[in-house]
This record gives sequence, structure tokens and C-alpha cells, in this order.
Amino acid sequence: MRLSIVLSTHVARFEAVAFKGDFESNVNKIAALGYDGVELAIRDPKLVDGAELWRIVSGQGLKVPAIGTGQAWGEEGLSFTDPDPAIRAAAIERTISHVPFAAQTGAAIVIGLLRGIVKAGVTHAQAMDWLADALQQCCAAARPHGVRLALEPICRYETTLINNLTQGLDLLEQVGADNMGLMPDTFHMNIEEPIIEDSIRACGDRIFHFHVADSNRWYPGAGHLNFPSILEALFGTGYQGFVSGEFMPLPDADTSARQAIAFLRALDF
Ligand code: LER
Ligand code: MN
Repeated sequence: MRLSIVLSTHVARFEAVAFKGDFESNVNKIAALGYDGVELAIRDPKLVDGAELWRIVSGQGLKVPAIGTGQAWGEEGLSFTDPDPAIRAAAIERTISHVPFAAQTGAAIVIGLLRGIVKAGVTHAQAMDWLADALQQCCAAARPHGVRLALEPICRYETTLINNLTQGLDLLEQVGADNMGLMPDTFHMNIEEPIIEDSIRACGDRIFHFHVADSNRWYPGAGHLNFPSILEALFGTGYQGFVSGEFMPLPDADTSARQAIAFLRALDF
């Protein structure tokens, strides 16, 4: 099993990221812990030097399996479903601007909260149409560069747009792009899926990336999720991607990252 962990290139408000702050020392630490990759949370590619990031990451022998985009929502309010067309266009443009670095590193572009929420005065149906249209545009721009997009079903407490994997699969049908898939997150699935393993199996080859946190959003092993069973279902689909830790930095970032890798490696997938 190839393991990665989420690393933000900038200090961010989102809490479930173990490492924020000085990039190079964090990358070195993650490599020393034995991870195979870093999933980079990048608010805006214009704010980072992609070549320099890649030099640091690849210099440690790490891969970048995915790029997280949610800070453009969390810090700037961009989304595919905002009633303001200029904000929707900016969210699409921002997503497409991740394509060069994604192409260079082989990363999937993750669409989490950049999809937005249903805002006042907007119907759910209208928001879903805007979302599908935005994803079509982003997939079309990414496809010639061999870049894939992964939409993350997110629990009801954060959005009402795509909470579970079934809704995610329906949206993929609507978008109709072969470079669009899903990124399940065990924390969200624990809230939304009737039987996590069955929902994963139903995705077949549409899982492009995978987030792990335990039921309490601490590191895997700190809560009550059945990771042997969940990962057996994941790899049973033929999944060959990374299992990526996105959990609270508790009791502190180093301990959480160390406990996560010790627990997951012991499962021997
Ligand atoms: C991001 O990957 C995530 O899981 C969401 O909870 C972000 O708000
Ligand atoms: Mn997640």
C-alpha cells in the first residue's frame, strides 16, 4: 500500500491537516516517517513555485498523488455553485490553473468544497447543473494533459451537494468524462454510507484517490472504523492509487502522522 499525507503549502484554516508551515522541513519529516507521497493542498498555483515544490518533494523520493483545492473555497469563497457567475468562472479558472503542476507530478486534482454549498436563492437542481457544467469544463481542459479530477463526497455538515458515493457516481454519469472519478474519505463515509465496504465496491474503477481518517477524524487506529475491512474493499476494486491521511493534528502533528503510518503499515496491504 502506498501511503501519503496531506500537506498544506500555506498556513490554512482547515483543521484536518496534520502538517502546515515550513514546507521543506515538513516534507523531510514526512519522508523520514516512511510515507511514499505528499498530497499537496494548494490554494492558488500562482502563490507557489511548482518547480521548487517538485524539487523538494522528488528530492526526498516522494510522489504527489493529488492536489487539494479546497482552500480557494475556505480562504477566498470561490465555488462552482455560487449565484455570482464571476465567482463560478473564477473557480473554474482556478481549477484549470492546477493542471500544469498536476501534469508535471502525475497528481489528480481533488474537488472537495470548491464545489460549494447551495446558497440562498439557488435551488439544489440549479446548483447541481452548475456543478456538472463546471466539472465538464475542467475535465475537458485537463484531459489533453493526461490529468484526472477526483470529486470527494463530503458529509452533510459541510455541504448538501454530493454527500455520498451513490450521488457521486450519478454525477459522474452526468459529467460523462473518463478523466473524472471519486475520492472517498473514510471520515465522511462513516457519517453518510449505509455500509462503507458496499459503497466502495459499487464504485469499481471510479476511485481515483482515497482519504483516511478514523471515525473521530483522528489518525487511523484512534477511532472505531474497521480499516482492514475498508481497505480490503478498496483494493478489491483493483485500486492502485495512494491511501492518503487527512486527519486532525492530534495529540500533535508528529504523533498523529507516526501513529497513522504504524497502524496502516501493520495491516499489510
Ligand atoms: C477535504 O478533503 C475534506 O475532507 C473536507 O472535509 C473539507 O472540508
Ligand atoms: Mn477529505
